[in-house]
Amino acid sequence: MNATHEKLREEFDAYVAEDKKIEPKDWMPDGYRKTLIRQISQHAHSEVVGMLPESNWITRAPSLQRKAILLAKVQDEAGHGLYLYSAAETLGVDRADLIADLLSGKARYSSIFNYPTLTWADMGAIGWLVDGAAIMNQVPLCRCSYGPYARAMTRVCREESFHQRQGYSIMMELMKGTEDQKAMAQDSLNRWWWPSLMMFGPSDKHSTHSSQNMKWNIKRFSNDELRQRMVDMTVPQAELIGLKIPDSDLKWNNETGHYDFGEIDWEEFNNVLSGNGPCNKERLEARNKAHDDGAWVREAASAYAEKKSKK
Ligand code: FAQ
Repeated sequence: MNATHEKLREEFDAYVAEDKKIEPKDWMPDGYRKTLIRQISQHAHSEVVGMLPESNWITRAPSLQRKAILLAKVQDEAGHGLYLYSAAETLGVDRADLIADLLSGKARYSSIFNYPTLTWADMGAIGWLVDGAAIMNQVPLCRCSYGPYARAMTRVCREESFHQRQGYSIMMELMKGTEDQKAMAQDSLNRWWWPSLMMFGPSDKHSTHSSQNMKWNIKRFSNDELRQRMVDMTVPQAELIGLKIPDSDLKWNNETGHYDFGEIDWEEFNNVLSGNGPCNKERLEARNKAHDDGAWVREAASAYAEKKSKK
């Protein structure tokens, strides 16, 4: 590191330590830029791939109102993807390259979207648990040191809280219904509970990026801290409507003021991350097909933009 570089680095660290925002044209260490590109693009891919499990149920929603709500929610996820790809582009990458990495299977997206949606109750569980976990993780990201990401998160979080409530409202309604409907809700919670806790990432002991990203004020809380908050928030919500969390080790701990809970199946998590989850292949095939089918739209938009710029 030469003297100028060292000085820039010191100024950057001091600036971040004062909780100020870094903007696209500011100097930043290569590692900061790289980790943000990785995280923001992974986040954008998650929003876009995340549309697939729910869009599977739009045509089968049980009422016109539920259909309209689900349609709006899935559209919101597309919008979140767009804000996030735009935020990533401010770091000097090209969206087309990021998308190519998603389509080839090189880039990651959230593990949660590699699980199938088998019943209508899964729309409830996704909104309640998956959006619930997403908010838990994203609210602190509104204070992330990188300005464009923090601002995108503020907007995304407002919409996610509507998503979370609509999911819980589906679960609540099913739990007021017939025995079959109650069983459907419970089965859905049983399948989505553990994968939702996995969304927060590996345990702190195994998280490679946490310590540096916390110093850079990208992350404000560790993976395990946020996971614990999720458990503490969700258990009373489940109890309120008569659902049982599928964890025999779950119990309130008076000393810590938190719930103790069982061990996550990390083998399953790692398996999903390495491309072998129940739906990894199907999700990538669906994204690749959508990309190919949409080629004419991109070509038409480029031709139109070129024609306009010539005028
Ligand atoms: N799935 O060192 P860490 C949503 C990777 S949005 C897949 O702990 P970090 C909205 C990680 O990238 C959901 N990969 O990493 C919605 C790293 O990869 P590397 C997405 C995971 O970054 C709702 C490696 O493991 N949200 O749901 C996962 O410090 C409903 C080591 O991990 C975001 O992306 C995982 N679960 O912490 C849409 C939020 N966890 O370097 C539709 C922004 C970890 O080996 C319907 N991201 N990895 O290639 C973050 O906050 C962080 O990136 C974490 C991971 C917390 C996800």
